[in-house]
Amino acid sequence: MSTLAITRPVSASIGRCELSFSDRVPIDLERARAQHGLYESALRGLGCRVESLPGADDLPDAVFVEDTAVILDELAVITRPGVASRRPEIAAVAETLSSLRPLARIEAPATLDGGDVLRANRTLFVGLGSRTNQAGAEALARLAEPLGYSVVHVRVTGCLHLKSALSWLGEDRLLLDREHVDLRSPHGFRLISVPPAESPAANVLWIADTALLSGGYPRTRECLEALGLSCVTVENSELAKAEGGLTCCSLIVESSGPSTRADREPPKGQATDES
Ligand code: CIR
Repeated sequence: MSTLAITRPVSASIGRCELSFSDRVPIDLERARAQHGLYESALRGLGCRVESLPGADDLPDAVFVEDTAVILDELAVITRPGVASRRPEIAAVAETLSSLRPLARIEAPATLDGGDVLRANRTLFVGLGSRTNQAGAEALARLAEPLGYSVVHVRVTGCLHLKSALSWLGEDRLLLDREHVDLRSPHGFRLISVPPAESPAANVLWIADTALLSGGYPRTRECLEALGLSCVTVENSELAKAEGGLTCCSLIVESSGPSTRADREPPKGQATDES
């Protein structure tokens, strides 16, 4: 099994990013790029091969590749993002994914952002909120259910995406911010609440049996470590100002093939650490 992480550079125009729930504050481009570089290093440290797409300085939110596709084992679904400014981002992603998976597309009037789709084993939780509409969630279900996925629609309020407030932590574990996600039934999962006052830490990238989480949320890290989970922390303060979390900055593509464990390299710099 090998893991590819598709990323894209932070655009020079990131300061003009879409914002839905936060006030606009200046983003330090160099710092954002440095933190993104450490994020890519952390992914390599966890055994991923990182492929960075060409930069797109005219597309402010291009770094948030997660929103442009949903990767299933059998298929890559090219999304139709909920805001028009982000739709030109999909072309470069579709081109790269076309060599890795058969492609399917979400078509108008449906909208779907990848950040609203959380895969946990063979369950897809799909958030209905500011970016993904009912037609988008239904279009994804029509593609995924015949492949054996259960699709669960979840109402999201007060945050950008489902994955801003719900993350998979491997096996039957879900990390949840109950304030924003109306998950009425656990659907067979064990629900772990994000500690009070650490709401943004509910966005965790679970990869290589490790929780990659944003720096600055010590109680969440303690909570996950108390569950016996391995944690790696990455600073994400600049892209957080653009309402981006850690899952947003990569598309993870698993494929059968030689193990990439031999490719592991330690995370570089001070902003990451592994326990
Ligand atoms: C947007 O509003 O679309 C971007 N500024 C942030 C997207 C973050 N993506 C994600 O949570 N999956």
